[in-house]
Amino acid sequence: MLASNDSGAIFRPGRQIYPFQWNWDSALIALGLARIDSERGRTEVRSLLRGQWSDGMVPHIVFHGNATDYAPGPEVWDSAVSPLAPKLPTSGITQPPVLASAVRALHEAAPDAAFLAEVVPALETWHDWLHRERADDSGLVAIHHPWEAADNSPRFDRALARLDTAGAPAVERLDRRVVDAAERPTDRDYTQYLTIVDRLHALGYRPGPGEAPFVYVDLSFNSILAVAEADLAWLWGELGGDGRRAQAGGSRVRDALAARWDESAAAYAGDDDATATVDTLFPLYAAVPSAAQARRLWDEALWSPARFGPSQDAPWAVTSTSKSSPAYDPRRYWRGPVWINVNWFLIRGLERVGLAAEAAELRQLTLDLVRRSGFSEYYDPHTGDPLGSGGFSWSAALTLDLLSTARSRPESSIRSR
Ligand code: 2M8
Repeated sequence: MLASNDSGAIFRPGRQIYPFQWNWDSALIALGLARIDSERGRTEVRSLLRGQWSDGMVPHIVFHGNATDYAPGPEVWDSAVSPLAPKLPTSGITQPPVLASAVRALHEAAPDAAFLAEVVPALETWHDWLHRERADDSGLVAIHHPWEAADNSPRFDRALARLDTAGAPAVERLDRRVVDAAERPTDRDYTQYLTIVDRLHALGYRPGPGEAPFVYVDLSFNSILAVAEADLAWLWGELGGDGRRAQAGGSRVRDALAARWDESAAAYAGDDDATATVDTLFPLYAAVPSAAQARRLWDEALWSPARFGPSQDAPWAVTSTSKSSPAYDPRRYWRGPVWINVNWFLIRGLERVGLAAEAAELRQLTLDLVRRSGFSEYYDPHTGDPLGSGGFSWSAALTLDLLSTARSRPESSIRSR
């Protein structure tokens, strides 16, 4: 399936809707390929970095070709408006920085010092850019568009509602030609997304202090950054270079995430605490919770039938929004469905905090879901139905990663099954 999405230089994220290279899709695909085809994984990383801006940002989409079946395309983004943009057209925003973790996975599977020397400095400038351009007072970094994290997640509703969308650009919805409208963001969502793009474009994609039309401190983005900084410091160690900035950056983010622990919710407080989304569990990925907090997070939130875990009427987990939230919408994109990448991040977090049996349970459920419904973009938690684009690359790549890491578990645990 992955081969059918492969142009040789980039993997498209899905058989439908997405014809270009997306940032965290490519990182997760490269990570999943680490033990299978590390050379192809390295090509994916190189292709993504061809889109890096001169100030360090690695953009969320790199438009390698001229596909016309995606909106908003390169002409809307018009990255040439900025002198910082590369020749290759790209979007003007970024995405969760998984890439350093992918490069570490590639290096652990098949060491290649020359490749590290080529890409590690680029990762350093991207992470440094995040702390510089997106700093928040608390030590975390902010996102400037919902497309930098989880599109129509209810956690962004309140911040988006504050936008003035008068004079918004016309919305073009090519996505709904191939996917049921009920599984995608609404036109109102798209009006807000394009309003932000329009404003950022007018500012050359580099808003000054107080100018960004949308600012949100996303826990998923920051948790991914915390892990990526630690991985980058490790990569510098392999290279014999100086990983101190990365090490300190990762620690600062982890400390600031730890301060968001909410004892009453057994989860972390997001920017909008009225909405309970899976974002509030994400610091688990960065092993932020203490042993006692991790136990509560699992029992009372992640695996709770009333919240994100499997229940009688919705046996597939983890839901992207809590089932007890009024915003829960089980088939609509990031507002309820199960995502393979979300499960993968949480499985890795459970392993990191020592909840091995719980990690194995979620891994098994995730593998059962793809066995039942194939490699889809997302899934209905009630029926397990595949939703969104079919033939979805990160769902396949992360399945490879889950399978290969299951095989490399200690012999004793394999024997006792
Ligand atoms: C989705 O986002 C794009 C916009 O960037 C879209 O809906 O058109 C998100 O799920 C995003 O996280 C993902 O990287 C992208 C490609 O899979 O699709």
